[in-house]
Amino acid sequence: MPLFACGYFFISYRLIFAYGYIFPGYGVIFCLSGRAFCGICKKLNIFSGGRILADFKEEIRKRRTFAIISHPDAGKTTLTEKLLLYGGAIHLAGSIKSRKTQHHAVSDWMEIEKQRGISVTSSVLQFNYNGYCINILDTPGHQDFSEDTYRTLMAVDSAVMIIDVAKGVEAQTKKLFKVCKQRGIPIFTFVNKLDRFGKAPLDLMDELENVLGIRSYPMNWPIGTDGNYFGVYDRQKKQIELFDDDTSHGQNARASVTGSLEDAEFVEMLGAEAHQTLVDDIDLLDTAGEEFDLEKVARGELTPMFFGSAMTNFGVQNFLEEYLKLAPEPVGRKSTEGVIEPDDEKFSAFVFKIQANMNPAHRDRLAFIRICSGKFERGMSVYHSRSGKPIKLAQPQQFLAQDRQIVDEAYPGDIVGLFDPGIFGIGDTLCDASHKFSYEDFPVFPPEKFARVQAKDTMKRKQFVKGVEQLTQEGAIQLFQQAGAGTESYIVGTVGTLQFEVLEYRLKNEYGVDIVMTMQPYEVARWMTYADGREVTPAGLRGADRGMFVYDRRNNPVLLVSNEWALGWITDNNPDLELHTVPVDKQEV
Ligand SMILES: Nc1nc2c(ncn2[C@@H]2O[C@H](COP(=O)(O)OP(=O)(O)OP(=O)(O)O)[C@@H](O)[C@H]2O)c(=O)[nH]1
Ligand SMILES: [Mg+2]
Repeated sequence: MPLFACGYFFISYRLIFAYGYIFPGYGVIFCLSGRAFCGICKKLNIFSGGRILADFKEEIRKRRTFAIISHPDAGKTTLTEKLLLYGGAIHLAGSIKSRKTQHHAVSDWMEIEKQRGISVTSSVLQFNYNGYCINILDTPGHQDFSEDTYRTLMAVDSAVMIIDVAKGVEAQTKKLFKVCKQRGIPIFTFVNKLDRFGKAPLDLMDELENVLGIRSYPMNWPIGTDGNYFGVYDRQKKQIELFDDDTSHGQNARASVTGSLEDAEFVEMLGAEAHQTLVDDIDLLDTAGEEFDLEKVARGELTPMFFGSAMTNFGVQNFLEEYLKLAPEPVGRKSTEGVIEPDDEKFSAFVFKIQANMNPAHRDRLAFIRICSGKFERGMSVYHSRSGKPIKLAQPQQFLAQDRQIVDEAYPGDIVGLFDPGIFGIGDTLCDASHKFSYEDFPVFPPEKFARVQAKDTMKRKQFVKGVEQLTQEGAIQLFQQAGAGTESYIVGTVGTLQFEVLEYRLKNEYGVDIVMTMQPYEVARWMTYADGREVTPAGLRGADRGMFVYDRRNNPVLLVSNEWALGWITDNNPDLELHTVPVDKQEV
């Protein structure tokens, strides 16, 4: 009986007050006990527990977290910009390299990106659309920045691969495709630049199969002739969409009309010949093409394929809507404790990116985390696995590239930026103190280019050291110190020369330091250990002077030499020396 009464009060406070009005004395007691009961229920999740769990799962179901990847210049940043435009996150799309209007694409926010019209770092963009919470990561295509792209791919559940209609599958796309395949990330294909002359859609389908070994399923099909496509046929909706002329240079969404394939009005608009070609193409795809199978997509055996032009806004909305329906929601991730599922109620996340000076007004440093399980709440305390210490997650933020806003809560799949006073490193795991584990560590790229770097003005040494260390922590460069040399210069290692240009530019732009950079004649780095664990020193290593003996930031000895062949002499003359392409506790990509 008392339980029944309490439950009754729990449902309606109004009744409690009415009861209190009629029986003043008892009413107050009931009222207070009703409140206490509600509080206990809430704490213990009785009555509301099921609903909270259902809401939590619903939030996960709404998340779509994906990266856009491709060879340089295929149009990743342009497509990202247009997804923001159609998603309502921006109202006017900027363009890459728009010196005239000074209106740039949102995701190329860094000064050097605006000036050169290329992406040099991945950018995080979040927005809501049609009931979905979308986290897009626009990645740089240039191979010199592929480590950044690689790290980004660790944080997503699917990838959109852009193919330039004229160029087909290019070298860097091939490499990134392989990474996605290895990691089991489903891939969606967007064939871009259909406003230009290019390869025939059927030939591109063949190319995907022959070069990448993946079958494709066209979700839409371009209408018109090569270089003059003016619409798409949506195979799901069985609907034609014809676009009006693009009058805003792609800044605004493009008007279109939709109708059915048989509609006489559309037959007339298309012209009998184009209509017949379309009917034949669709018939061919339906009868001879691959069947759509979402499980094959999930296994990376089939790629849904879309055609469009990011610049002139055609096929973009069609792509966005279909993609959101088909793309996977957040999936489980491997850890030292087995796979952690997103609906595990205990919070966990990992750091995949560190970026300083995103906002010149703040000059702060941010660590980007991908939430893997549990609900994130502002100010929550979590266990930081590398330091073994608890940390309070203050000032969490969500991003539209450079623009940010504080978030109170976030869910698995979300990317959140945390203010980083210098405690986070790439690959760090954050989890609940009652369930400690680590997510897989991030593999690293062996450096292949080396330069000696020092500040032009010795008075600026402090800023120089700060800047170089910061960019090292971001993973933008690898830092070494030559054995026996003073601290006024460093040896910087990179995967490609463009990274040196970014280093030079950012040190000047963000730290006010001009540098002198001297390229070194080495292309191979080897971390060294002895089988018996004794210390490797320049004096003890025979042939140390055939290369450069350096230490990495964690003081591990490394030898830089000009080529693999040069290593032969070192190996022959130091029989118990072990050589590693990356630090011993790391894995190579
Ligand atoms: N004609 C045409 N040009 C396009 C289209 N989409 C993008 N472009 C142009 O292609 C160039 C490269 O576009 P981006 O979006 O910067 O390419 P990206 O893949 O982000 O390049 P990186 O990030 O440097 O790898 C720019 O000049 C764009 O204006 C398109 O649909 N049609
Ligand atoms: Mg780009």
